[in-house]
Amino acid sequence: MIQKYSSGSPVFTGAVVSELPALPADRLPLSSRIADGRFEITVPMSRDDIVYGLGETVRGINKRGWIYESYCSDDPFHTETKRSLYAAHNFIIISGETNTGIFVDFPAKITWDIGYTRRDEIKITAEGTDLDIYLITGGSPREVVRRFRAAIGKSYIPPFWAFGFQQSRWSYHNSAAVDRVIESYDRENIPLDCVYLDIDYMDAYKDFTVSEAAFPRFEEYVADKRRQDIHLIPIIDAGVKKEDGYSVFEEGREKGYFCKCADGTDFEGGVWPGVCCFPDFLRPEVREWFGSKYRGLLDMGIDGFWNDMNEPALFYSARGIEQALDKAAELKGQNLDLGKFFGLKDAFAGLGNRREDYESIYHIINGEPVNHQRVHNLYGANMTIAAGEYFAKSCGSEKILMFSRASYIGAHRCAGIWFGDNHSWWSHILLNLKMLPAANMCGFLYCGADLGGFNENATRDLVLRFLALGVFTPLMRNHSALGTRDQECYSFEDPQDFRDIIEVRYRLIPYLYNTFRSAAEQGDMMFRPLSFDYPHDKIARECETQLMLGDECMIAPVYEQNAGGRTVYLPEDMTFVRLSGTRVKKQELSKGLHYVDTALNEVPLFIKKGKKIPLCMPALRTARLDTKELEWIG
Ligand code: MIG
Repeated sequence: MIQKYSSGSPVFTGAVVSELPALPADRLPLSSRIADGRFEITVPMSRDDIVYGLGETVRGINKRGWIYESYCSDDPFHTETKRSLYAAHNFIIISGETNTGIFVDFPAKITWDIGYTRRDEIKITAEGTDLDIYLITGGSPREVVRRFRAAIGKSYIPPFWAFGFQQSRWSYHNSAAVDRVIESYDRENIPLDCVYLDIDYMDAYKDFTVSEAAFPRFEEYVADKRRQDIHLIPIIDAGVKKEDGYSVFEEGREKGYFCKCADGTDFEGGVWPGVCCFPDFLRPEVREWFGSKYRGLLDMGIDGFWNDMNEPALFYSARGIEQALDKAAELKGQNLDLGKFFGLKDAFAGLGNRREDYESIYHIINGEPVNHQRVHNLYGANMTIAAGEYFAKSCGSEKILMFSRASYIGAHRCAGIWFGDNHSWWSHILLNLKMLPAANMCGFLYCGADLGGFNENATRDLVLRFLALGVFTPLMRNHSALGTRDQECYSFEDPQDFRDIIEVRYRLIPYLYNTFRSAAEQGDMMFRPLSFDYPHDKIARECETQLMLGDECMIAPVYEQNAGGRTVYLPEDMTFVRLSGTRVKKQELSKGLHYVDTALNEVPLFIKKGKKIPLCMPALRTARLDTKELEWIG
């Protein structure tokens, strides 16, 4: 059963596609109230209830014991004390004696206090009273997910080649640098399908431009890479540089397509290019306009994009800079005691993503100005919908790779997501794993983290172990930040170990692609917590380091440094398979706890009794895979 409840006059978010009759919110069979302009829902939890969901967030598969916020945030420190990351995925399942799904369709901030204040209570607080709530009841958690997914519509399916291995870095600064990456991978015989172009491919960070100095004769260059079966994937940022003579800016200004300030002038905020204007993606005509801007790059042979900085991230506003400079002028020559010194420091350190700046932005919805804070979580999603809808219309489905940093449920129909700026930390292997089923619940199937970690320097063993998890994630991309140690597979000693791991990915592509496709078509999850499949098994219920994959497998990556393996829990008898290059080592294991050895060049996989999965032979590109010739293992 799925039932919709409405309060006030909700902003249209586009998250739900099925037409459902709504009951008034006072009929909601949960305790709820309106207080201080907020809508609050309180749900009791029994001691053994598990709470799943919230998609891309910090902490565990079981969300109990923390307070989360749905508020898309550009935060490059994904530590466990954070409350929000880049996405707003407002769906949870409370699972115990019964299973209840709650989707709060509301685009401003929501706080999810899941046993943080009171250990036996969930309190959901929406910063407003115009919202829709969907209650999904009955059946298993997986059933609840299927019902929810049926309501929000089918998930995005990328082109087949997007399941190949992808290499990124901020930045490969010119075509010679990109060529070096491809040549180095080819020299080491390590499979590769995509190379990313981060912000430096552009001319002065202007969207939809290409620096002629860095990438001369870009169209020919792209065609040359396509002949090598390599896809180049450029980044697109949300902010449009304010510069006379730059056509995207001029058109946006003339048509009145940018977000406004209270006085009706265009809002200006600083990002990479300096001062930028921000397309009002919430308006259909602006989406159509911005989406069509991707045409230039498509015409040059580009067939994949990543949308970044669309929370939207703001480095500063004109007003913020002015206030900080005033503060500096005021304090100049004074004795900077504690209060003054930190006041000065904070005036500059706090310039980015300021609440006051978001509060000063206005969108136009149905001809009326609406404050940004009321619809904050729709911004990035609608940037990506702008692109996705344009691609579906002008290129057809499954042709263009598209994924986004910020997202809201609804964008899952047009694109995937990546999990943003993680760190080269061992703990982030597990964080990546834990986000997968939660993202799947919310419709985001094409997803993955920056393998090897984005911020800071990675070690060889970390990259190998991260990749061994990434072998299973639909988006398998190694990406790293400006100024970090080289993280490409060939940069480390004994690159053949990396080849062994990545070849396993290519061997598994027929299986992973089919599992992905059927999850997309049936509104199912590709990855599930063990507790979904073994709800009465205590150890499985508490397991936070392993996942079920499809209906055949379980994955359990090694996530600690200097470990030659790990302890794994088998909720039933399984075949433990170690895959490395074209080698397959099998061992039958019985239900229970085991320590399993896994070398750095091996991918551990567990196949259920009576199930088999197909492997093809590896190839240097997905286009060169023979997916007809299959070896079945199990
Ligand atoms: O503020 O384009 O998450 O993947 O490399 C950093 C540069 C902006 C953030 C993205 C990251 C990308 C980086 N971007």
